[in-house]
Amino acid sequence: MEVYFAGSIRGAAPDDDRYRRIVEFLGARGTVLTEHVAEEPPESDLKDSTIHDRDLEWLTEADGLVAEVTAPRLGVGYEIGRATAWGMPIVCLYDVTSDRPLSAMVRGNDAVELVEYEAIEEGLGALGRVLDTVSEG
Ligand code: 6K6
Repeated sequence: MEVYFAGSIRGAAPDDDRYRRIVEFLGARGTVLTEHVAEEPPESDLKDSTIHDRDLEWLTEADGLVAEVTAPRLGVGYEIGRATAWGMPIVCLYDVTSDRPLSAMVRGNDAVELVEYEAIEEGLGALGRVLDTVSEG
């Protein structure tokens, strides 16, 4: 299983290690094409057009998209939109203790399997159950 992990890079990212924990969790089940999203700081010497083209190519190769959407970001929303149009399995993780309400374009998207969590351990448990269901189907 190849998974594309999406999370905020240029905007507000969580001040804890939840992206790294999600990437480690996914990495135990398959290949994460975008481990760099959880790196601190992420690589940044590439041209934006190179990043865009490379990331979209990885997205087309992936078996599914897992996005952490608590920190709302244009890049992540764009990736969810493209994955939706391509009919890919999409799981979004959202921290309900956040004071930022989740976009209707995610919550209202039937193509998105939404995992709402209060603690990341709980979110990872729910993510695992969703991935089991997706891989069985
Ligand atoms: C690092 C610091 C500043 O710029 C960088 C390098 N930029 C990126 N590198 C890799 N992937 C990126 C980069 N910028 C956006 N992305 C993709 O968009 C990732 O796959 C993330 O899921 C998403 C983040 O979107 P924004 O809106 O936070 O940029």
